[in-house]
Amino acid sequence: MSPATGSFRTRLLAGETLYTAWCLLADPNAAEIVARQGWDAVTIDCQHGFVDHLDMLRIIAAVQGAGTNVLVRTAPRDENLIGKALDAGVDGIIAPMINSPADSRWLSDLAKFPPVGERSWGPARALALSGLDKQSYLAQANTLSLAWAMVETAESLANLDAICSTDGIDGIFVGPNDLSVSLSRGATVDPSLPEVGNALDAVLERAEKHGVIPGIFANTPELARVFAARGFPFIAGGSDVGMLTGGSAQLLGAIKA
Ligand code: 3PY
Ligand code: MG
Repeated sequence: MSPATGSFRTRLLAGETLYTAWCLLADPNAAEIVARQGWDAVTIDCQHGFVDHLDMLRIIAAVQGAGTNVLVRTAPRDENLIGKALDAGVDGIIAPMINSPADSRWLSDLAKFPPVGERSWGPARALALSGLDKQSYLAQANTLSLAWAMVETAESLANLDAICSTDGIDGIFVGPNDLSVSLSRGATVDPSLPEVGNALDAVLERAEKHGVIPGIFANTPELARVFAARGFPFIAGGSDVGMLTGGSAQLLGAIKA
């Protein structure tokens, strides 16, 4: 929870389209710079990023210090990471490779306190950030941080209804890169694959039916605009590595022009 505690969820539920940057670098200063550029949130990528648990905790504080909402993309089967991120006071977690009803139940159990799940008590930093007493935090925590299940395989598409209807799952988040790898049976990684585009209708339709928030990762600004126009209210719009790579190449190109 940033200084704007709870506002991230409220804004999404009110129908706003929100954009998150995606940070892979293990550097609080880099994440803080990105956080100050007007993104609605910064997501720390603990799956494919260069970030370990301690880096994550420092980056969360840096992003919140900039007054920006912060989320963590967790790592497959890393139970400890989900609790640590929530205890540090993030606005949401995005859990990769949630393929089956058992996976979505696993996620909900780790992310939500009883009676919804089995989250372990210990909000080391989240409690202080929330400004609540223990009882009030316990009562509100399940809605203070959102849990997104990543839909990024053919198997997860086949289980959309069960994943979306799992108590404690607040949203589904499409990973179009992995989805293209899965749907093409390893032939290509290409989010603009027609099979990926076709799957998005089912994702949007099931999300609406079950009242969960659909999100998606966009590799390019063009795809981000397409996804927003199709009705995705939560879009990851670019990574710090991409920004550094693109900005650096553009600068060198301009110098040598
Ligand atoms: C994917 O597209 O597979 C993702 O996980 C987004 O980074
Ligand atoms: Mg992925």
